[in-house]
Amino acid sequence: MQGVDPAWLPDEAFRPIGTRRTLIRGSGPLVDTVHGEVAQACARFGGSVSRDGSPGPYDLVLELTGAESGDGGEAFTVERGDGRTTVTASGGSGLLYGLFHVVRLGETAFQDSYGPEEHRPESALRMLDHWDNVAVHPVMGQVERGYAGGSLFWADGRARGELLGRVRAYGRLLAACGINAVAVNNVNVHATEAHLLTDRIGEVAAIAGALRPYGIRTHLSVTFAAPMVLGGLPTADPLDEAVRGWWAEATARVYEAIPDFGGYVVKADSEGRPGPFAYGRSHADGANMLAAALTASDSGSAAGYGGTVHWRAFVYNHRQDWRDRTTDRARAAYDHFVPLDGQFAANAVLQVKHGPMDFQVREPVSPLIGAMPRTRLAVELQATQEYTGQQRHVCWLGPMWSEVLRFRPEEGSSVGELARGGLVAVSNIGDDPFWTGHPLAQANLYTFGRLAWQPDADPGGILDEWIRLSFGPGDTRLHAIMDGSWRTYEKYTAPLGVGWMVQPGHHYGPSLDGYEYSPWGTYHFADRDGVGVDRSCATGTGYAGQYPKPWAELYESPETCPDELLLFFHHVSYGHMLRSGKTVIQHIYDTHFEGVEEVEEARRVWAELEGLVDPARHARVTERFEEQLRTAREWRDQVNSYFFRKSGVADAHGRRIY
Ligand code: GCV
Repeated sequence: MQGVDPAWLPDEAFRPIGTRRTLIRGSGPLVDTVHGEVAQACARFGGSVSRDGSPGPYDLVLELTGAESGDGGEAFTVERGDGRTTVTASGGSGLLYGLFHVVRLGETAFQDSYGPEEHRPESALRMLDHWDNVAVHPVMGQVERGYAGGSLFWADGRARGELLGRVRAYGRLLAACGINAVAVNNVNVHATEAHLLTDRIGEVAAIAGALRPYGIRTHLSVTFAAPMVLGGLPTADPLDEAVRGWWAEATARVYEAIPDFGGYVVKADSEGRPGPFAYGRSHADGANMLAAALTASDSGSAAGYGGTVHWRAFVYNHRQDWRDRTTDRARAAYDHFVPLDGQFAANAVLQVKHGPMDFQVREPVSPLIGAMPRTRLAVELQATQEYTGQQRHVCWLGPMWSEVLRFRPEEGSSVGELARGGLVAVSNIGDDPFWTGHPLAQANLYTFGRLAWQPDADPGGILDEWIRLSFGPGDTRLHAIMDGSWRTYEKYTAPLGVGWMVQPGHHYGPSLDGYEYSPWGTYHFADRDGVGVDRSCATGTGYAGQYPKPWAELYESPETCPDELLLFFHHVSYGHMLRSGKTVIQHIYDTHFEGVEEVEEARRVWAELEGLVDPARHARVTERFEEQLRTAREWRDQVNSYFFRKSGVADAHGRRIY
């Protein structure tokens, strides 16, 4: 573990506990973890911990109230009276979360009297999907869209053996921000990784063993074609009895190896992956076959295995003809899945990306969320910064995710509440000593966990919490650098929700027409008169009509559409007046100049922090700021020049455009 950044769990964060006297009541594996944490803190700071119930006095009591070994319940209660802080929980996970809550509170956990306060997660599943390959992929590297080195789970073609300590440390960080599930391999399941399901399940079990002490269940991405590629069957038809039998047997062996296995993640009929369409079957047929295998009860338990299939809704035509203006990629998930509402099994969760396209810096919320009331949906966010600076740029995504989770598709429930199947993020972690490449990108992982626990939490408060834990109290400058960084990134990249304009393939840096004539369905349609995609019902693709009122009406007209999404929904002239009172073209120029100035300012403020933050972190972030500034200038100049050349309209302020 030497040389690995402590992230949000530095030793110092445990000082308030480690200097005090703690009593732990209850037994079970997670209670042992709690005990280990407190004992380690006491060994460092001179406090004491007892499990025998001997009479006090105690400053902190951590008590499991459930009858037995007590995993399960995740809620906990915390209160303070008579000079003692007490955390109670009916499950081991709850006690662990309660301990980390006390760590977050620091000294304030031991001041005054308060409570009882009950804390329970809004969402039962708070999951990270790792797009990690076992083998290094010739194009994508080991971690697809990974910007933090190699995989934390897989090295030299196998599950990390002696390095599983790092995986355990990862589980600890995840538990400390509330995450309780991890999928350990890429949704694009290649030939080597397909075998994790069968002959290599022992390696998955080893990883599960390292994560389990922190209450984290392990999930696996599987290929829909597994019965053919692993089982030698002639078909993967989900209604074929032999295929169903094969999945049932394979799943039984998975549960023999990993009794608390979480379930499968499946990317089917998506970007070339196999799926049920080949057999004329629906996605509900495909998902339900796996759901049945994951509930079979030959495990002896009355509840069955208790596994879930996460079936991804990222289904669209990636071989589109750019000349065809009738096909709109944004419509695809809704068009494919809404007719299937009510057909999915109870343990089949439809996993929907938060926007209709693909994790652009600005997208509307996917209209699929809210349109399938009889289906359990999980909402997928992307912590790995594929389109948001690839962990070379500071881009704290908390405000964007919070906007998404608070969005109410119609009067009633928010996205956070509609995500009954859980909240999922694509992981931004690798074997980098700072975990996330850019040390400040750790905040995205932390924020995801905390928002998944409480989707309506104030993201600014979460940011402060992360800063306090990771950097210590005191300085507001880091907050200033990070708080607006997503909007800064938006300013210097693709404008007003139009998205893309990135280098094809690797998606880093500007290429205004990079995807304009490609088969991926990602167009901006800029010409000499205007820019944007007409997705209205009156004259466009009709996508705006996939929303209920009031959103359908709001998005339908360029006059009422929010500025930041204008080019997502409408093709308008460069002289179109935004609600902000600026023309589209002047907005493009202004935001691109401002975005670069904001990066310059953030870099300057970061330089002031030298000597106040850990030198290794400081050096890494400094280096990344150089790259961010270089690319931000490149974005500014390419975007401004492109639109100046298309429109012929000069900048009102006469700034330099090429
Ligand atoms: C894992 C985008 C990314 C792919 C990713 C895919 C998905 O297309 O560029 O790398 O594949 O989304 O979410 O399945």
